[in-house]
Amino acid sequence: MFHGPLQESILRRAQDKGLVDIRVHDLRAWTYDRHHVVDDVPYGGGAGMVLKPEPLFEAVEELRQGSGSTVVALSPQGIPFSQGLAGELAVLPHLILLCGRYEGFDDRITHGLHALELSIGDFVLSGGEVPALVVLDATIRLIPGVLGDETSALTDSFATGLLEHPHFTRPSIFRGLAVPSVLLSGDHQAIARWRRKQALRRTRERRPDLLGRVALSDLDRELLAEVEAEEARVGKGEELGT
Ligand code: JEW
Repeated sequence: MFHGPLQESILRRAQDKGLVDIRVHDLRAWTYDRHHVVDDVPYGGGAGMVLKPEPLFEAVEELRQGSGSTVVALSPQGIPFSQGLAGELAVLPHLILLCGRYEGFDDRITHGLHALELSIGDFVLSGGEVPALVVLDATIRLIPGVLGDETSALTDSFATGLLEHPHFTRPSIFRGLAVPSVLLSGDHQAIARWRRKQALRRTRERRPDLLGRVALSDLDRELLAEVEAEEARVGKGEELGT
């Protein structure tokens, strides 16, 4: 589950440049029984299995770099992972990511290892491996020198707090669909205004929760007022069938 994603693209380049060292461990290496058992039935009964504490404690004790390591446990019970948390993780010297499976961790693991429990969102997955890759990708791209084009990390959506404006490339007309003419006008100020308005429009439509969190300029409020006026017109037009 790790070797493919870690050998591609930005994560690959970051490792090749020596900016990050990623190691993948199999929990079964810290078991001593014939079948390398890492899970057991839940106390109190119920369906599914739970990760046993002994292998995880032994693994973390062996891999931990003194007090310089931060233990992260991927779990559906975690706090929501975010761009802000990625920024906090990116400056830490050593992370140990614990990927749950089955029903999750014996609670003494996350408590006893002082793990920061993170979830990547409100949907059901099969285990913590994909969430760990998500956390790695979001975090590693923030390490200085990882991105070739340094502008992208700062201007990316979520870093700016708004969704991005729509993008277009050639041809200027594709199957009868034209690129908005302002983008072909060469008027950089008009283009910037149009893009900002589109970003505000999209964020308002798709992620109104983000609009409440971002600091809006006077221009932003003016553009949003235009968006709202246009929407009211469209709404009326639809009612009237025009
Ligand atoms: C995540 C670790 C370990 C999911 C998201 N989903 C789910 C779920 C699982 C078991 C019991 C109950 C719910 C699957 N699962 C994990 C899911 C992390 C584990 C087992 C996870 N972020 N992190 N959205």
